Amino acid sequence: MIKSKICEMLGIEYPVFQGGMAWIADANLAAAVSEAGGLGIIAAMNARGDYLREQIRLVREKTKKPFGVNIMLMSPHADAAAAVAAEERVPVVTTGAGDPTRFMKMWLDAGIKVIPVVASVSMAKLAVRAGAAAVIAEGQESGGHVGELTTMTLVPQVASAVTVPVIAAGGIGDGRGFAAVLMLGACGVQMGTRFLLAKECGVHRNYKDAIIRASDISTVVTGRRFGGNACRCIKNAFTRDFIRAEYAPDATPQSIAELGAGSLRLAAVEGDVKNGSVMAGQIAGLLTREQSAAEIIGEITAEAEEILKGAARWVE
Ligand code: TUI
Repeated sequence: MIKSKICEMLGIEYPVFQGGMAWIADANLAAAVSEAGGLGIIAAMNARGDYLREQIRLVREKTKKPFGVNIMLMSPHADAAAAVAAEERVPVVTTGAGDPTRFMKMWLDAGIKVIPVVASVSMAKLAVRAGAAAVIAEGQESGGHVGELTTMTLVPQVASAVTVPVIAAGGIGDGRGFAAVLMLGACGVQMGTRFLLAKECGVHRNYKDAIIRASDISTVVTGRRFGGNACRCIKNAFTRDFIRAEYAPDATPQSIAELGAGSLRLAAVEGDVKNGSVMAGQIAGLLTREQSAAEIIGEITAEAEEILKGAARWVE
């Protein structure tokens, strides 16, 4: 049984978080992951506050176990979503794609455990100074919005820089990745791509099939040229056209800013995996089948445990 201090802190059975994927991580998926003993997370994404309130109420109807809400800080509705999370006194808030410090006091006053996603040591330190209970160190192997560092390099540097628990994310898809990041100083994992293939995940069938078809080299990062909006997706017509437009001689940050609008919804909800953005991590090539959330958590923790129990064979 893999237990760590994050289990005790949050009242969960396994140190496994489900990523707060926009248009995908709803109350149904979050409840299934939390019921299975992990931490299910609802994505507030770009939606209005009332969507989030409804999802929080739904998850509470489905499970009595702890869950989280992810506030995507680039959202035009981030302020409203942040306020809803505080009013509803959700157990955990995770944040992504920015600096969460402007909301920290409100969440801490509401008794919420705040766990920001960070892509650098400086952001990890800033978050901890502002009262973060833990941090999620996410490497650029992950799907969606990415920073510069890899999980391999980010996790140990963050773990050395802060005293709070560190959760690793980005490129983790099985028990080997789970065991590896424990060796890097993490005490838990967050996975997005693997939970796309959870039976309880309602993402479009075509999106799941694109993950199952993916190989190790199927993803690409768009939006690197002008910085700040780098995004990892499965290569398709959308990423090809985006990169072509981005590197056109007359391209400007303004001219490409709107290119991605609506593209994730197109893939995740409408199932257009050619013209939409199929955000996925680099571990997609390892994933071959759908399983329930409980099977995913059970399998990855059992694999990690077996590896860790045998790890002494490397030492004389
Ligand atoms: O946020 C993510 N992943 C995301 S956000 C996103 S955007 C979106 N797209 C379409 C529809 C709806 C939403 C897609 N995927 N992961 C967490 C994450 N945060 N990764 C990296 C960071 C990060 C980067 C810089 C966190 C903090 C940071 O700080 C920079 C600064 O100084 O503000």
